[in-house]
Order: sequence, then C-alpha cells, then structure tokens
Amino acid sequence: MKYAFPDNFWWGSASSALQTEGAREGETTWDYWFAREPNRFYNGVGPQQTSTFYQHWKTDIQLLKQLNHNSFRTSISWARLIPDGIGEVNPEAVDFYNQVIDELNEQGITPFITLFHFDMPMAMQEIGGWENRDVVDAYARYAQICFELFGDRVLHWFTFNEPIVPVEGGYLYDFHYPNVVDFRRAATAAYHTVLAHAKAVQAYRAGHYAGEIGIVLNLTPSYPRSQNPADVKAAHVADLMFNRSFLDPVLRGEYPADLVALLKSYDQLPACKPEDGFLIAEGKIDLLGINYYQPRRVKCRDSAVNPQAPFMPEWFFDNYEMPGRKMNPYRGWEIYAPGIYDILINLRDNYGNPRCFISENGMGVENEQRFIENGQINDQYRIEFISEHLTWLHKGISEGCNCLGYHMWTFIDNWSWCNAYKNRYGFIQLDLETQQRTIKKSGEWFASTALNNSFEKE
Ligand code: BGP
Repeated sequence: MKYAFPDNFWWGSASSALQTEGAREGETTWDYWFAREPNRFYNGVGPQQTSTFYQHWKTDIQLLKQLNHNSFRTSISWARLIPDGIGEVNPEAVDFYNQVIDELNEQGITPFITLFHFDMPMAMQEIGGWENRDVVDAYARYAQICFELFGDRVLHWFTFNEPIVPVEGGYLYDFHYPNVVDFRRAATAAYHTVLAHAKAVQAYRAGHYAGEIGIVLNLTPSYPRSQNPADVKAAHVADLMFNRSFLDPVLRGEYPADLVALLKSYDQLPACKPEDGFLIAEGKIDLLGINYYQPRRVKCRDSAVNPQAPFMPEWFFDNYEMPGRKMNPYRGWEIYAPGIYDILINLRDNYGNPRCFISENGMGVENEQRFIENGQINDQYRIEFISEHLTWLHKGISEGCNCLGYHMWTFIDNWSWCNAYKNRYGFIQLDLETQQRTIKKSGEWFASTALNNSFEKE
C-alpha cells in the first residue's frame, strides 16, 4: 500500500547544540559535571567530544540536502551565545549561528530552532538554575536576544526541548546535574520552566515577528494494565505528572486542577505569585513539537509506600511490564508505534486539534558496525521502526489530526548525555576517530520517502 502525505509535509531530523557542536567558551552543567564525575558518562566520553558540527556545519548541511530534508531542528547554545548566561553576547557565536541559519535557508532547509535543550549555563546553575526566578528572567532576556538577532530568518521557534527531562533527571531520578532527589524542588524547577516559556512567548508576541513559537514535549501515553479502577487511576496520575504538567499550561494556559489538588494535599506545591496565572495564560503556543519514543504502562501499586522515603511520582503507581511487549533492548525502551496515533487523537479530541508535528522519534542501537555491508550500515530495523510509526501517523492525519511533519532523532550519530556514544540513532554513521560521515541504509530510505512525499509498505 502507498502512504502519501499532505503537501508541504515537513521531512527532517532533529539535533541539539550540546550534542553536536563541540567545545565552547561558556561552561554548562554538563561540562562541570563531567569534569567532576566522568565515571557517570558511558566510556568516560564527555560533551567536548561531539560530532564537531561547529567545524563541519557547511558540509553537514550538504548531507542534510542529500537526505532531502526540507526542515531541520537544532538548538542555540545559551552558554555559547552568552557565556555567563546574563552578560555580554559573544560575537563569534552570533557569526556561527548566522552562518548556519543562512546556509540552511539557502539550501531550502527550513531551520527550526530550540532555545533550550538541557544545556544550562553553569553560571546560571550556580545561582540555583530553574529553582531561581532570576534565571527565569535571564532566560527571557536570552530568548529576546535570539529573536532580535535571528527572528527575521527563523520562522519556527521552540522555547524548550522536553522541559520535564532536566526536572526528572536533575531533581528526581539522578541522571542530570545537580543530582537532587526532592519532589518539591522538582516541582519548583518545572513551574519556573513554564514561567520562562511563557515569558519567551510574551517577548515573541511583543516583537511582532513573522514566524511562530512553540515548545517540544516528550509525550508518553499512559496505558493502564487493565480497566480495573485502581489501574485506571494509576494511569491518570502518571498522565498528570508526566504529560499534562506541561501540556495543559502550553495548550490551555492553565494547570489541570486535579494535579494542583494532588500536590497540594502532599504539600509539594511550589511557591506561586498572584500574577503567575496571567503569565501562564499568555504562554499558549502556535505549534507543538511531539517527541515520541515509548509508551508508559502502569498499574496500581502492589505495596504500601514507605512513609520515610522521599515523595515520588511512584507513590501513585507501579510500572507495568506488559507480557509480549516489543523492546529496544539497547535503550530499554518499549517500541509501540500505535502510541503516536493515540497522542494525535488525544490532541484532536481534548486539546482543540493544535498544529503539531513529530519533532523526534527514533531508535538507538549499540554496535551498529556489525551490520556493515559493502561499507554501509544496513539498518533495516530502523527502516522498519520509522515506517511502522509513519503508518500510524498517516492514519492519524487521515482522521483529521493536524500533524504537519515528521522529524527523526537524529541526523548524524551524536553524543547522548550519560550514554555518550553507546546507542547510535543517526541516519548517518559517525566514525569517532576520523569524524568521517557515512550515510546508512535508513538515510537513503528516508531521502526517497521525503522526495516522493510517500512510501510503500505491505
Ligand atoms: C530525547 C532528547 C534527545 C536525545 C534522545 C535520545 O529525549 O531530546 O536529546 O538524546 O532523547 O535519547 P537518549 O540520548 O537518552 O538515548
């Protein structure tokens, strides 16, 4: 069967500054943490040794062209542009981003730009990071500077990439700096991130720029083990905590009342100011980026909570391992393509069918060299993964969902936070030693799908 997509569908991929550019003047939390605890990073590889986009941007954009991308998302590094987060703008960084943006436009590849992709300037973390409202203001200033510098040529802006991840990693589950475990501090960081988002949206609207502004959220549909009310309730709480804590403010302009009531009853709410509500209401977006990798399956807890243990989302549910689930064993994530359809239908039915696109989807695989045939990685599993997700996406569009594009994670194999180069996601293989780039089979498949705006599948 042929799956054809609407005209002007966005075909492309996503990446981020810290994961691709290479070393810079301004220190981030990642540089700081790596210098102190290199053992926390796979094979001891830190954020300095990335895929050298800072040097190779011009030839890399040629490769994007070869993959028939009509759009590409990357981020601006706050710490590169403003090394101490709040002071002088670095003119070399302005030149760099100008060149990248101009070259993308010249090649017919629409730049999608994220302002914050997990890379907090260390100077900002030293004063409390997202726990401090001064950092919210510093971020709003940084966002405004970006709009002024690049807003004439960038028409698709994203305030944050997966803003819940630094909250989970840094304040609940110990996989980002500052490695705190404290729900109320997590809730404060999350709340201030929403305020920072809203301030950036406000600044964008005030500048009357020609483009649009949105956010990229990682949505993980919460599936209950069964329809037993206890399981359904567990899934509802997981959805409130992990999806609706950001989805509702950015699409509806307010938090879900039952999330607020739940946190209040456990004394976990952040400090709010009376004017915050107006600000949050002004943070409604034009375009939603959806990152989808895996579903969340939950059941009601089997055991009582230890009242001495730190308050956690898992006080309300247990993770559920569905028998027969299909796994990506390298990343430990379930592969469930219908999830993409369920997300779109939920947005259509419960959030007014917003303009949206899939901003990341992908599959990280270890030791891909074993699949080399005639010098090229033959990654059939990735083609299978993409085409399966695209068939569900196609079904969503055919049922009226307002999904405008599909971007893969990622373009060239890149550095993945604590996993460094363990799992490779790219359409293009990176040889870390030589920095040589070689297109994988999936890259060729994607190039022809993008060119034809369609693909064939049984
Ligand atoms: C998303 C992030 C990306 C990227 C991707 C793959 O959550 O936006 O930055 O890293 O996941 O995940 P990982 O690198 O953890 O394997």
